Amino acid sequence: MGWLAETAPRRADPRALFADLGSIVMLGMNYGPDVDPLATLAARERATISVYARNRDYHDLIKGALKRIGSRFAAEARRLGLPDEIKVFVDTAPVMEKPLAQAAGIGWQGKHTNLVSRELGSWLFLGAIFTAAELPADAAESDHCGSCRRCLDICPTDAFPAPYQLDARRCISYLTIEHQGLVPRAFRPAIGNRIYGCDDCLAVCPWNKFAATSAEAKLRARADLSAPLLADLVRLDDNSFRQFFSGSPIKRIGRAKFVSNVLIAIGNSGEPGLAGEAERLLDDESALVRGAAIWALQQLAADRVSSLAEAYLAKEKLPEVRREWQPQVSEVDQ
Ligand code: B12
Ligand code: SF4
Ligand code: SF4
Repeated sequence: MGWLAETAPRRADPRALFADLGSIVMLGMNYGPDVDPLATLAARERATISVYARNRDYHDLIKGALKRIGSRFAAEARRLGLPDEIKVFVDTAPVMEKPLAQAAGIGWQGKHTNLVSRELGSWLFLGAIFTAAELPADAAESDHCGSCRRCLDICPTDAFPAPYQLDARRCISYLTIEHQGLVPRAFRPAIGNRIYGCDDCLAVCPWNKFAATSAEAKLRARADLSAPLLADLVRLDDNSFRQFFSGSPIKRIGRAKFVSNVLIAIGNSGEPGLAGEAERLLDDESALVRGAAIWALQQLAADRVSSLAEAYLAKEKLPEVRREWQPQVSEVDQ
């Protein structure tokens, strides 16, 4: 995520993205789940996918909604003789969406660093409409975290060095989505069965008691992504991965990273019956997958790993062992 540092100057001043900026209209979209998002964490043969990724990609949905709202807004601005130029942003642009949303009164940046709303709890996406029109500003929201520290205490990887500060390098959301290689060894056990993102700090927020289930059907969990079996997910090849995750944000990370995440969950499952799934992928074409497969097999059947190595040696296949396994073994040993 080097781009965060690279785009810092542009993030500091929204006028870098829109020279004639008059106002920013911030919007929040409710994606409240209809089930306890942490319920699947205990089902070790199944996967937990973060709430935001259980159906359609929110970027597409919100961008469409922002464009529709934006064009009505521009028409109204024209009618009132105001400048009608607009630009819409969601997530990917160097826009400080959370501080801006707090300034616009939508909520406050909680100790987990995300925006919390008194109406929607922690389950809201943010989007922005930049306009040349100068509008009266809403009052900013103030902090309502008080002495609570539930989100800080539940984090499985201890990613909060202090309240309101996140060390993204330790966050499971970063490790399973943004981090390109194999998740560093130190974090693998704590990841449990979280194969894409994490919701623990969001889900424990007491303000969620005011949250409602999202009205957007495309954000409600797909049945096959609510608690999928690890054994089914780990068998996806490139084609079936792309088909299964068509329209989903998960597609972006690609099959190799996804299957490596699933293999980490398999390694954490404590289910020896899943060892065969890992063994089958020891020869996968992706080094990332092979490395994760070795680690998973080591967790579930360490003796099997040694006997496989011995079998290779017995067949005098030592060069292959070195070529195929050594790089991954050193990678998983990081
Ligand atoms: C990079 C990023 C990540 C990174 C880093 C997260 C982070 N907390 O920064 C990773 C990959 C870890 C991540 C994870 C998640 N993310 Co994210 N992520 C972003 C992204 C693209 C940029 C955030 C950013 O700028 N971070 C940099 C840090 C330094 O800024 P900060 O967190 O805002 O906090 C500091 C500043 O606000 C500063 N500050 C305060 N006032 C001002 C004013 C100025 C001028 C400046 C310069 C600074 C400043 O003080 C704060 C403390 O240091 C935003 C989209 C966007 N464009 O904003 C989405 C976004 C924050 N993510 C989002 C979501 C949903 C998630 C996850 C819940 C996904 C998941 N389930 O796995 C997790 C939550 C993890 C967590 N506890 O934060 C939503 C959050 C919605 C909300 N209600 O707040 C956003 C807003 C996307 C969206 N459009 O909806 N994410
Ligand atoms: S999303 Fe998960 S790993 Fe990241 S800070 Fe929150 S609880 Fe910790
Ligand atoms: S869990 Fe508590 S400390 Fe964390 S954001 Fe919610 S209210 Fe604030």
